[in-house]
Amino acid sequence: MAEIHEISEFLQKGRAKNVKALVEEAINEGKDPKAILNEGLLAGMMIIGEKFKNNEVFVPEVLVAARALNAGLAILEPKLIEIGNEPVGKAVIGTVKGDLHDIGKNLVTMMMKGVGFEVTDLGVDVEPGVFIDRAQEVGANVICMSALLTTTMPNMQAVIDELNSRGLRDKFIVMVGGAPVNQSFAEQIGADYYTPDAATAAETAKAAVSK
Ligand code: B1M
Repeated sequence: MAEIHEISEFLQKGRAKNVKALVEEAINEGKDPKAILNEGLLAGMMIIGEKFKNNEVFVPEVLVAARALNAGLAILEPKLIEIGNEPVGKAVIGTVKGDLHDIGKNLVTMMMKGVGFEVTDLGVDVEPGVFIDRAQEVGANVICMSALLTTTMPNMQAVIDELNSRGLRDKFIVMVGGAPVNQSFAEQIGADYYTPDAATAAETAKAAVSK
């Protein structure tokens, strides 16, 4: 019999095959898909997020846990759709134009999925208008931008300028991050939130959409 806490434990160890098998087993045994999600997959990812924030685990551990989360989610998603489980919010995320760094952006994506967001990943080198067009298309309430280069940080401003010129600024929560970004830069360009790491980004986004 599949125990839901085992899903969380295997996820934390990055054991994607075990997570996938246990999720399948739990579904076949008729366990509540929401419990599998919240007490199994998301609970495990929250623990990893917290440990990552406290420097108890590092990027490789988070990436393998994220892979295990994805493996479990792929099996669970059709069931969640069937029962009409609503995400806590919808976000689009990308690395800004001119910037090809995606490791931090991928971590933020996983942590946001880990707290229950539906996340559309726009990839790297994303044109300002694409953030906005895609956010509108998917009905996102959060736009997340990552930048790793001092030369590409101004492209975060370009997205906010375009939101303003399209009269859409108040429709989205705008979050920024990445190694060279800080609170004062975020305030200067008019972003809503700067967060220093992926776990804090996910917690902040969840709190922001529930306001
Ligand atoms: Co590049 N690179 N790189 N690089 N690279 C840096 C960033 C650099 C600091 C290295 C250095 O010179 N010491 C430097 C930038 C200097 C600057 O601008 N001041 C640099 C440079 C110059 C370049 C090139 C220009 C090099 C060249 O070609 N001459 C070039 C640029 C290419 C381009 O983007 N157009 C380049 C290329 C590359 C690689 C392709 C080789 C590779 C990227 C591979 C990839 O991403 N798939 C690479 C890498 C790996 C790095 C370093 C070594 C590591 C970056 C990383 O992934 N860190 C980096 C040096 C370093 O940091 N030690 C460097 C780990 C990651 C988890 O951290 O992304 O900061 P980070 O994410 C953190 C937080 O910032 C936060 O969450 C994460 C942690 O929880 N976060 C957010 C990130 N996004 C967030 C969004 C949020 C909230 C939090 O809200 C939305």
